[in-house]
Amino acid sequence: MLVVLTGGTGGAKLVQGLSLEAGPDDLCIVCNTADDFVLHGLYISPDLDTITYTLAGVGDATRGWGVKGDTFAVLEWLGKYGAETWFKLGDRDLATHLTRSRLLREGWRLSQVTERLCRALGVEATLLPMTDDRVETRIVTSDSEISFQEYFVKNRWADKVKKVYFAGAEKSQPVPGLLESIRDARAVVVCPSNPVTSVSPILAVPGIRAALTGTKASVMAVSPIIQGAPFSGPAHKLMAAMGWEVSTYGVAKAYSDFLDVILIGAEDRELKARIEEIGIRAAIAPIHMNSLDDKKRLARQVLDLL
Ligand code: GDP
Ligand code: FO1
Repeated sequence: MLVVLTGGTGGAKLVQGLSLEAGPDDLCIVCNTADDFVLHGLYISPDLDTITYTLAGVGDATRGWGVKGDTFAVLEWLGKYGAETWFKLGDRDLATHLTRSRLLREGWRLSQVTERLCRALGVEATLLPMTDDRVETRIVTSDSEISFQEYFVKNRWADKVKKVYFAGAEKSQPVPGLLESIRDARAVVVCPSNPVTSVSPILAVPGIRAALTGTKASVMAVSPIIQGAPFSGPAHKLMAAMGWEVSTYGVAKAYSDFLDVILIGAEDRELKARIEEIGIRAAIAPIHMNSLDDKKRLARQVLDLL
C-alpha cells in the first residue's frame, strides 16, 4: 500500500489527488491528531475530519475545512448563551463531533471511531489517527502557553512563538498496524503539510520515525514551502521558532534521516544541489494545487517518481 502522512488542509489536497490517481484501496493515510481539542464539551479532530470530508466528497474545498454548504444555526445559538464562537463549527460538522465524543465516552478508541465515521460517509481509503492516545501541540509565547487552535484560529497566528512541543507524545503509542504499514509499504509519501505542527507530531509518536528510517520503501515528500514561504498558514513562523531554515532545504533537512526524494517547485531550483548534498534527491515539479486538475497532476507525478 501507499502510506501517506498528512495534516489537514494542505495535505488533504494531495490526498484527494492520490485517491483519484492511485485508487482509495491503495491508500493508508496516517493523520495528525495533535491539533485535536475539546470545545463545548465535544472532542474535535480537525485534521481527521478534513481528510474524511475531502475523501467523502463533502468537504469545503474553498475554506479547506468543514462541510460544504454547512449552516451555523447551532453556533449562533451557542453565542446567545455566551459560549465561545471563534471556532466555526457547522451544524452538520457538529453531528460528527457529537458522534465521536459519544463513542469515545462509551470506550471506543479514536481509531475505531474514525473507521466508523469513514465507513458511514463512504470513505474507502484506510484512515489512521497517528495514535489513540492524547498528544497535544502546545504553543509557548513570550507570556503564555496556548493550544494550537487558540494560536491558529482564535489569535490568527499573530503571537510570537518561542517554542512548540507535543504534550503526551513520549507516552503515546502508534495505532495498531501503523508501524507494520510503514514497514510493508510500497512507498511512503509525506504530504505538503506544516512540517512543525502537522508532520512533527506524527514523527514524535515513538516508533514512527524509526519505522520510516528502517523501511525498505522509498519515502518521498512534497514541499509545502516555495521561495521561502508557505502556500498558506504559519509554517514560516513556526519553522523559524524551531531554528530551522525557512525554505524547502529546511524541510528536507528536518526529514533527512528518512527521506529519499523531495518534490520542489521550479522557483526553488537553486536549492536542488544543497538538498542533494545531504543525500536527498530533489525533483522539480509544479507543486501548487489550486484546482482539482493540479491535485491529480501532482499526485500522478508523485506516483510516477515512486
Ligand atoms: P493544516 O493541518 O490545516 O495546517 O494543514 P496541513 O498541515 O496539511 O497543510 C498546511 C500546509 O499546506 C502549509 O504549510 C502550506 O504551505 C501547504 N500547502 C497549502 N496549499 C498547498 C499547495 O497548493 N501546494 C503545496 N505544495 N503546499 C500547499
Ligand atoms: N479554521 C479556521 O481558520 N477557522 C475556523 O473557524 C475553523 C473551524 C473548523 C471547524 C472544524 C474543523 O474540523 C476545522 C476547522 N478549522 C477552522 C480548521 C482548523 O482547525 C485548522 O485548519 C487545522 O486544525 C490545522 O490543522
